[in-house]
Amino acid sequence: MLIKSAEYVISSARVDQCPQGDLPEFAFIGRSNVGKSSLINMLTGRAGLAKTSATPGKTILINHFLVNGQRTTDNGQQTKSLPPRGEVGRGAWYLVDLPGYGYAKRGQKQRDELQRMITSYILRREQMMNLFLLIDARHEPQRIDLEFIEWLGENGIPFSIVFTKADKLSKSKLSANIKHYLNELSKQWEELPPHFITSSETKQGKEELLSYIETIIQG
Ligand SMILES: Nc1nc2c(ncn2[C@@H]2O[C@H](COP(=O)(O)OP(=O)(O)OP(=O)(O)O)[C@@H](O)[C@H]2O)c(=O)[nH]1
Ligand SMILES: [Mg+2]
Repeated sequence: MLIKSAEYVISSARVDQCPQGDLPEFAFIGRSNVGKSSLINMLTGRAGLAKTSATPGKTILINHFLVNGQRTTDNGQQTKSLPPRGEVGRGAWYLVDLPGYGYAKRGQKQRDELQRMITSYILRREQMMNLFLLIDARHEPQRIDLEFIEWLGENGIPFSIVFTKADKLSKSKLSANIKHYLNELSKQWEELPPHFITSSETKQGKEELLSYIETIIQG
């Protein structure tokens, strides 16, 4: 998948305010500051598209970005655009930047509100084809993420795991951490969800994520 263009469309406080229509969409979730907005910018090749910040809690709404993709073959050669879909036309789909969870410095009220926003988006947004759950590759498995993963499983939400900030670790530490994480998950799961190792700095994982998205869109 080659992204030809990407543009900001709308920020919504509620799922019923999100764009109408039937374009497929892919959402990014995870703890505050894990790198969701940075990953969206890396995937689209547009540095300032999603707002990022060194301080946690930057994204507080459901943000839709419209992407125009072009299918690529296995050897990276361009082929024709993805089939037409919905009113926007050829090869269009959305990337969705969600607020992070678990940011302790927010007040309880705002945390509850964000939690409700995220939960109802995930449960009710039918065109959401896959949720990418981001995990900081540097950290030990955290209870808040493991519980969230469990909740996704209980609700039958299609998801995959994206390890972020791979550039911040040595190769050996990185693979040890990932192995440890997957091992922890396999205590919960008979079959592990797909996982990706990424860095928004080095663009590691970009091709893998985009071709995964392409495969899902093609059904
Ligand atoms: N080195 C490195 N830094 C990263 C990477 N991804 C994100 N960051 C940094 O981590 C911080 C948070 O990134 P964001 O993309 O704003 O994180 P977010 O998950 O969208 O955060 P919220 O919107 O607050 O939930 C920023 O300072 C980024 O520059 C990465 O792959 N490598
Ligand atoms: Mg963000």
